[in-house]
Amino acid sequence: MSQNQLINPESLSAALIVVDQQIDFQPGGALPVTGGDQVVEGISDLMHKFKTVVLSQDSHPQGHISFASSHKGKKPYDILSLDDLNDSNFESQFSRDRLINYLLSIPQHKQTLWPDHCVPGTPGWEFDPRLPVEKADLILRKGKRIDCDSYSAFQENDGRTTGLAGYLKGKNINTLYLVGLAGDYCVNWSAYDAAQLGFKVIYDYSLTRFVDANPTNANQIIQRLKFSGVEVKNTSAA
Ligand code: VGL
Ligand code: ZN
Repeated sequence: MSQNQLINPESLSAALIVVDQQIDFQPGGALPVTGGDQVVEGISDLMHKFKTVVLSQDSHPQGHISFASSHKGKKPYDILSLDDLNDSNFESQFSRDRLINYLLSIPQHKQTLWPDHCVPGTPGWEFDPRLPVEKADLILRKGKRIDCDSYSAFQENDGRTTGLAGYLKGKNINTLYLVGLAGDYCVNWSAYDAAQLGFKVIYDYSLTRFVDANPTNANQIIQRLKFSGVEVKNTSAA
């Protein structure tokens, strides 16, 4: 199925949202997503077609709360949860009160801890150089608060808005086409939030890749998106 049957990129009421297509999420980067580089060409083609294009750019200060290196004894891909605060050996760059407030404010009260990634000024923070970034109407930097992560381009993990929905609604955009990285984190949460905010959302499964590509995980995420009103399309399928 071609994407033209799904959405008209020429439409003024549609926008392409390219999520976090950055070097650190591609093979060889700090938080590599298998196959993350394979989507760049397809995304570049779409950036030339859509009238409105938004790029999101994961942007964390050094010492960010989502970095495993900010918490003693934690490794990348460990989970930080309220249980850690009962452990007398646990130490963190962040105060106990701040961690409690933060964990209580996020989904499931759990934060996955990541390798240091997407620090502004580092090579891994940059977009893939093959992307025609000059086509972007807006580059939205997210995850900049040192004590809050932001997977979604629409709201930070504690629910604070990024302003993106207001920007799009102000342009009378009601249809969003989502691609980029990672399919199970930032594209997933962006698609979910966009649907909750009343946009018609298309999530292009063929132009994303997963941190956890295990089919059980992938199916669960796709199913949740579908039940939330997101149209999940595989444009590479016949
Ligand atoms: C992302 C993990 C941490 C993403 C960003 O862009 O999906 N994942 N930060
Ligand atoms: Zn991040």
